[in-house]
Amino acid sequence: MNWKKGFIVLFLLLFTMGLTACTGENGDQTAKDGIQIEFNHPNQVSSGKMTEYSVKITKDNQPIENAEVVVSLEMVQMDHGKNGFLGKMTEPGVYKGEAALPMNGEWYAYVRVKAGEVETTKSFTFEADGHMLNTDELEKIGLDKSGAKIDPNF
Ligand SMILES: [Cu+2]
Repeated sequence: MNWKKGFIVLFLLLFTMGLTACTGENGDQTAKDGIQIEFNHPNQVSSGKMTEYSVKITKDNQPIENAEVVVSLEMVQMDHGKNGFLGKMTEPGVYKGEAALPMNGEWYAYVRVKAGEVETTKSFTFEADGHMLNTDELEKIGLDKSGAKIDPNF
């Protein structure tokens, strides 16, 4: 490998690392066209418990109303299928929904927002405590064997 190739490989490596680091942020994120997305979860999230999440969407500090907000919850380490919710606007710019997680560990929340012509997705990470639910526990909370929502509305 000559130094040029080595340089390119190093550059790509740093670039990829940078991208991965960006996906792990919590709190506020500015998305396309100045749309600000805020994802909120309770201080303690536990597997097997119906938990309420809320998303706040603003632009220039003004709430964005009547957007389509879909939150997909995915585990960082493995695939549990489709989980999350379709956000319901409870006050201007604030969208809420409930979901139960099948397992403790690190989770991604992918927040997809469609406001008028603009469609954008931001990801956040959060931690859930608890344990890995067994089949009975999963069923009781509306999840299938893999941990996916049995009847997703999004
Ligand atoms: Cu898992």
